[in-house]
Amino acid sequence: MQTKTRGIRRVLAVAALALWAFAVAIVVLADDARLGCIAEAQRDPAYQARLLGRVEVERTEYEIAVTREGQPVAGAKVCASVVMRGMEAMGVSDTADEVTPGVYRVDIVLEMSGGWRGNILITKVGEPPVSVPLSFTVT
Ligand SMILES: [Cu+2]
Repeated sequence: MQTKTRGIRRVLAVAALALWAFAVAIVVLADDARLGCIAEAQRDPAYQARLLGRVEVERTEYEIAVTREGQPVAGAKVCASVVMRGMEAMGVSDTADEVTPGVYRVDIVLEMSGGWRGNILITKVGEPPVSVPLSFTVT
């Protein structure tokens, strides 16, 4: 009887471990998806990307102006991926929709005030993806 109980405990322990590993795997996958703009990208200082308007906790969407040598970059695929500085678990990303030529909207919530950083991934048809680093403060 004693042995049987021990056996059951061991099975439960293994099951718990498996469940934990499964949960961790899901979290890791979710993290990859969230920091979504995954592509081999290069830096190109000719490109610039900036958030328009006030950057504050209450907002749920932002517009990003993308320029190349000061000119609007129209018709690109744009994806934003940002994390809070010193709190890498707090991150969001979204694929943007172009609202006017060179201006792209993302639906993201920046949950905490403070410093944030990230990348804007810009892909134009027939050109290699470009990643523009972003750094800003949320109020
Ligand atoms: Cu935070």
